[in-house]
Amino acid sequence: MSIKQTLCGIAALTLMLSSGMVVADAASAATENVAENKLLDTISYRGHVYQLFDGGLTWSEAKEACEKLGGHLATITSAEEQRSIEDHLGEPICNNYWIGGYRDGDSWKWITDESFEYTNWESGEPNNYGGSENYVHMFGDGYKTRGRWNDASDSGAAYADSYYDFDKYGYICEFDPANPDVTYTPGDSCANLEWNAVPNAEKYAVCGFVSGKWTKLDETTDTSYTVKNLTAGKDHKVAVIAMFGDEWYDDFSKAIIVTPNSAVIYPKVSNININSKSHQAKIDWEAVPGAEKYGIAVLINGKWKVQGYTDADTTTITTPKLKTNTEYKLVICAKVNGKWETSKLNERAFRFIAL
Ligand SMILES: [Ca+2]
Ligand SMILES: [Ca+2]
Repeated sequence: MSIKQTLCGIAALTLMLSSGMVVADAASAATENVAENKLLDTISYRGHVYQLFDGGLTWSEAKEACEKLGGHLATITSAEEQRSIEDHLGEPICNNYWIGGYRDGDSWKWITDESFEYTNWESGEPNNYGGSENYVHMFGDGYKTRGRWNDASDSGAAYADSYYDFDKYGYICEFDPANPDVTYTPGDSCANLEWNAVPNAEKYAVCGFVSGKWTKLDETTDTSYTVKNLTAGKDHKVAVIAMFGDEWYDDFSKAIIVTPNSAVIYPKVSNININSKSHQAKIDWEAVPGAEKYGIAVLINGKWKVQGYTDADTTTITTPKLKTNTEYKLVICAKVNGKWETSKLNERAFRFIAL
């Protein structure tokens, strides 16, 4: 009795383990399929890219597989779109291809919510055979009319015909054309653009809105670009568009405004007059528009130290007595709108040797 119980216990445990393993295997197989289903063909139509994959996924798995790639199961909303795909279904490896239509109550819908007006059903379809045919696939060659649609259950048609074998259900992913989202960081007279890679984009065009129209500035396969020769501090409208199937997707709705750094306006030294008797230097500079005040700084032991100020109307200063044969490095700064302009001090500094 106790042995029997034990045996039953072992049997039950084995069953649990084996069914658990089956589930785990099925799950990993599905994941592998999602990742590794073989790409059979790639089609382009008006910026849309379609990829045909081979079989073995349910409609739901195929939907997920397309979404993982950044697309969706194909939605066919015109005869032209239908034809562009259908032309590629000759000698198919798969007999059937899932597309993105599904039944919602009494109506059919596309997973993208596009209008389900155009249809291409096979005659007698959709027939909801068996009562659970809620998903749409397209026929390949060799059985029904190529490209025509049929409703089937999530795992395919229930007919006992090898044409409908589950592994002969491929799927078609569609990638809608999309231009990238662009961000930028301002530079001096330039803007450093960056954008996300768009699935299937062959390359990108960086465009500028110049004299009232979009002009292609350059092409790149990278996802960053520096637009140069822009006017400092001014707004510029730029956009990055992508190419699909050798055609530019010329939708500029994602254009952005870039503003390069404002031009640095600083006082330029116009004259240095060194008096060899008094050992003083008289320094003159050009006035800066809007300057409220000027400051004169000297580099001492690697640090800029302000040595004096002048008011807005005074653009000259005479130094105290300087040490002879000594190099001095000076910079003049202007205070504009309540702010001292102190960028790039080293670049704009000037040097002289006191006599
Ligand atoms: Ca479509
Ligand atoms: Ca059917």
